[in-house]
Amino acid sequence: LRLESGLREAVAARSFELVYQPKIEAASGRLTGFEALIRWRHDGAAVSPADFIPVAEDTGLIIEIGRWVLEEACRTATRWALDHGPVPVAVNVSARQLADPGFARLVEQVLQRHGTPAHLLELEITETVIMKDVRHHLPTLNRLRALGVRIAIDDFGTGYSSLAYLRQLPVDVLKIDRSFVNDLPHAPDIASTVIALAQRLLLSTVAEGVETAEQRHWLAEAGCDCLQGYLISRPLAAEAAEAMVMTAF
Ligand code: G
Ligand code: G
Ligand code: MN
Ligand code: NA
Repeated sequence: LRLESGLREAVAARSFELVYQPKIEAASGRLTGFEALIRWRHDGAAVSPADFIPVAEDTGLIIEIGRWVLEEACRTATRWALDHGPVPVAVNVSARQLADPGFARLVEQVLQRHGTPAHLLELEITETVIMKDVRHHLPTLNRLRALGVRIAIDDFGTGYSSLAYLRQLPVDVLKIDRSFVNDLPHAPDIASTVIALAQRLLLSTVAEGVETAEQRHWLAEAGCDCLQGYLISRPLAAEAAEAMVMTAF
């Protein structure tokens, strides 16, 4: 309850921050984009989104928080594009946001308001959220895709994707869940299978949670497109991320 009232105040005061974790092309090491991750300092201490996002979901506060995250990510992507060059920014979308009937319209308005080219925004939606109600989400996903926004399935491999549905879904990217990356290089079966599936469906792959040089090497050899994780970089404050963007152009 204390978390909830703190969260309400934070929403009103906009006292959140985004950090940006780089993704690189596995083959070249070239910067390919960032994942924006929300941070909140409450009473002087950092509260993990793993703890407050579920509360925000239960209370409905996620709708306003999610809108702020979208605005901030788009504002940043536009500024970087103008000052340095185009770099895609990915944003996590929760179940309640995706289920909101106004979500696709909101995304369209935010892109317009900030003059953000749609292809610079990527939406990460977990496999569990998409698959729990594919039929219900399909029209929204199609509308988002028609805007030119890219869609990634987050934590891929942890849910139950119907392969028949996967083929019909308007998605661009599979993010290999970090539990499977963690198994590399000793137990590569799941990672191999996801990469093969993605290649078959013409989707690109991002490995999450890459922490060792052995994992990086295995993934590059296996044809995984992009890498993300502490080995490449921790999530960075906006200024540090911008410095990376500058050197990439
Ligand atoms: O950044 P960190 O690893 O602490 O994130 C923990 C969890 O919170 C992850 O599952 C991540 O996807 C989620 N998360 C981080 N930022 C956001 C956000 O802006 N919106 C939503 N819905 N989830 C987020
Ligand atoms: O659920 P999602 O994939 O959006 O979660 C992203 C979370 O993963 C972020 O909170 C981020 O801090 C965390 N993360 C990013 N890279 C690594 C990594 O290499 N190892 C671990 N353990 N966590 C990571
Ligand atoms: Mn994510
Ligand atoms: Na993930």
